[in-house]
Amino acid sequence: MADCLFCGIIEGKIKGDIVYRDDRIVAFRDVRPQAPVHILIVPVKHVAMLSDVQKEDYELIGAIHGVANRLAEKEGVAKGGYRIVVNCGANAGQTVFHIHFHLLGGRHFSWPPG
Ligand code: DGP
Repeated sequence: MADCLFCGIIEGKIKGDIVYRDDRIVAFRDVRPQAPVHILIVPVKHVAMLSDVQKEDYELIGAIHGVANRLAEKEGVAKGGYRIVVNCGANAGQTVFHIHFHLLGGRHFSWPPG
């Protein structure tokens, strides 16, 4: 989609530190990391936000979690524990409107989140 930052990274028009790619899913390091490991996992398909996910996308969303698990292993944070975050909408702090799954690891996370 034109003017979408993450579509730009997926298409290679905008620089991104890509750590995983297949035909449906791309993962790249967050430019403002909040933990030693902070990777954004996104579908190639432009879906703006979690609330826009349709039934036809359910398998894709599951596959994204599979990629997250594999990246957590690869990055060495699987054993210690990690967090997957999806911010949906303004109150949740979503700033980029191409759905993305934050994979955060490498430190202790408190609960509840801020
Ligand atoms: P959210 O607040 O959930 O919409 O998260 C958006 C994330 O995107 C935030 O952690 C910072 C990251 N981000 C913003 N601009 C860029 C960029 O140009 N490149 C990369 N790699 N990450 C970005």
